[in-house]
Amino acid sequence: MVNDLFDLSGKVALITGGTHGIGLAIGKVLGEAGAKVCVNDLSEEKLAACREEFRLAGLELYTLVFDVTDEKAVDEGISRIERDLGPVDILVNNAGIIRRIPILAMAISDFREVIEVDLVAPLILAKRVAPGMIGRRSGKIINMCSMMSVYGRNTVSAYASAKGGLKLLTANMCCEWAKYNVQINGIGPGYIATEQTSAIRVGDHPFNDLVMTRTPAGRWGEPQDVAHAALFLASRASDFVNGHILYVDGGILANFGYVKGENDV
Ligand code: NAP
Ligand code: GCO
Repeated sequence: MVNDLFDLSGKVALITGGTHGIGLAIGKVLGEAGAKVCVNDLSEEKLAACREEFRLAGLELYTLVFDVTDEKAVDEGISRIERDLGPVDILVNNAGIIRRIPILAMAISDFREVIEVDLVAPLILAKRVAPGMIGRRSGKIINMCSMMSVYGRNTVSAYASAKGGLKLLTANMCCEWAKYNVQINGIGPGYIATEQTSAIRVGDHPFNDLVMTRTPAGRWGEPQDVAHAALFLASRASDFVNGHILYVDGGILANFGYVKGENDV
């Protein structure tokens, strides 16, 4: 049956940085689809709040504190998941940071920090779980890319460099692991209403106008919009999709620009 394609019963899903925003939405949707969900974060306090959110939604949640850039902590964290829940079937590399700083004003340390979290950490997590997926001839890895995997803009050079690299790292994981029935894809959100974008979204920030005119859908995306794409890529429905970046962007990447006053219809 078609609905069975999206049934994740018995699957173990790890969403990194999943205590709020896009990651939280993904965790809930995968949990509703039957997955045993694990979320990690840097903060036990945020994980406790996340467990309560899941409880109120009638969902179970397993949580772990670890820094995704710390190879030893990642190895120990995955080992605990494997002991308590089973091997990781679905990895969502969601944790991410952004630093909005002009290139000439940016310290190299700022650039390195963004690259470590947004590009190196997804590799650390994937290298830790892929051997088991390869051995079982089954696995799903979803790397959280961005429309900034394709476009740059002023002040986000580190972020765009990381997300652009993650797009091609996703392709390379596909080239090496697809033959073992492991599907590695990315999601490229457009502008989504989360904490990460609150600084450029709230009030009358000029960025709002840019997003409204550049996004054909005429709205900011919601975390739920991204979570639905994650369900597809985590499910059997996407077993022949590999190395692909699924953009969830309201059409912004399809849009060169919008001439105000033109009559569309
Ligand atoms: P967010 O609200 O800032 O959440 C990011 C999460 O990552 C937070 O839970 C954060 O934990 C966690 N995190 C950061 N560094 C970490 C580390 N070293 N170890 C473990 N966890 C860490 O971001 P979001 O908007 O939901 O975005 C989620 C993902 O989607 C990110 O990869 C982002 O780049 C990407 N994305 C977002 C948008 C958008 O418009 N919002 C668009 C395209 C792509 P703490 O809160 O404890 O720091
Ligand atoms: C920015 C935004 C973007 C979004 C997202 C767009 O400052 O331009 O934060 O980078 O987070 O990545 O897809």
